[in-house]
Amino acid sequence: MLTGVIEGFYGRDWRQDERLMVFDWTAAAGMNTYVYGPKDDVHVRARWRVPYGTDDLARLTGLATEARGRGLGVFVALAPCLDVTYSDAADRAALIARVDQLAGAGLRDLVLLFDDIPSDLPEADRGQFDSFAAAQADLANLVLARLRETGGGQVLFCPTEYCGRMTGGDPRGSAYLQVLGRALDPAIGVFWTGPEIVSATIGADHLRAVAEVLCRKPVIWDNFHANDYDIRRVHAGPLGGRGRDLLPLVAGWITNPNNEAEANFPAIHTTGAYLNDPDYDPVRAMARAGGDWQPRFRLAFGEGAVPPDLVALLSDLFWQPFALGPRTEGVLAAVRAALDVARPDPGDPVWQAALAGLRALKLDVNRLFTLMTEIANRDLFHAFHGYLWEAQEELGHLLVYCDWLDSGPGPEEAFPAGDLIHNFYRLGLGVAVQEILKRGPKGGFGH
Ligand code: GDL
Repeated sequence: MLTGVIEGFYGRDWRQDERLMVFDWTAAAGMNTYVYGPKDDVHVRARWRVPYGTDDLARLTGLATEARGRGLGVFVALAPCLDVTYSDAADRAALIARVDQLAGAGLRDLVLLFDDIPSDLPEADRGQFDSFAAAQADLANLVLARLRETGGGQVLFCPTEYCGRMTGGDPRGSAYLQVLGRALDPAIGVFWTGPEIVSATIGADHLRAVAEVLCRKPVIWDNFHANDYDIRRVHAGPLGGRGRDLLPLVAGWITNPNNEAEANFPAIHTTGAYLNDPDYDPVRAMARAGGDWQPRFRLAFGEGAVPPDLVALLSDLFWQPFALGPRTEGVLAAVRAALDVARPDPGDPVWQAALAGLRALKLDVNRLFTLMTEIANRDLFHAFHGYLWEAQEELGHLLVYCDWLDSGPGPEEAFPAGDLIHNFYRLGLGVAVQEILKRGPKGGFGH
């Protein structure tokens, strides 16, 4: 089974040295594959017809040598999907030329990406193919046939409908997937992200339906730790929401993690643990990952490092896409419950406990923030700096407000916002738009 990491996100692609680090982590986690597919590498998507220059090709083959040296297989992505005319002889020749160029350089395992494009067959193809799926399958089969003619290789394929939501929640009922399943060569692996693009959970029945319609087990492209879709979040906790009962139902499991390479130690460590440990448990897996991660947090001067409890806090603050870590969530839940009344009673021990939890968390975040500024690994520092800054500021503001409530203001007294709220607080374009689109308690917009 293919297991590993895809560099498959939007935004700045990783540096070569970051990739080697990711290879080390992937191999150490017991996984076997790296997929090269940064969306914003112009060769992959925007300029797929232009052959690689000598330097760029050498960069890729060098990478593959490094990966293979660590026991990893390498797939290279091609994404002609933005503007290809599927039946056009020149476009087909350009694709084959790219395949030949990569294969000639020893890069024979390829991925064809057709994600995030309109699902209409180009005008010029309408008389040539019965459907969009038939056109894509034809192109993918052409690539596989070419690899077979010239010495072999594998093909993975990312469809245009790659999650349950894109099929209206019924993968079996998707005409697109039905055609694809039948028309794609059975040797071609098909990516699937679960019920959603970023799936909180993936269930066995869902994957059975996907396998049935695709006529093959899917290769999971897991966006659980991805963060390219939200600049305010990073995911440094364990993989969750996936039971081990899924593993017999898939042909592979490839994670597409955070843009910040250094932030991905927990993502890779725990994805490997999920795939390899029959007793996988996210919290236990994160404790192990945190222990292995901690030596990276050595301070620049002297002997010290960020202590294990603060490394654990870093994960806890930025846990998973749909959940904060146990400590952070516990503290915020207690404060949330205590703020359910207009004026908490300062004499109430439940209120005092909530306040104490918040104060301790805020102090630990301050300690973590300060120590992070001193670590030798500047990439690791910068990977988290913006997120920690926000955590520190927001928790600080919440504490200022709670302290004011704790001082026992009269029922008519208003919080003196002007004195206590800094001018960076809740300003800027995103906030201005959110102010217009206020969400109600059930998530709908009202004005
Ligand atoms: C996507 C993109 C991926 C991106 C991810 C998270 C797939 C198949 N494609 O839709 O490139 O990183 O969402 O934003 O997941």
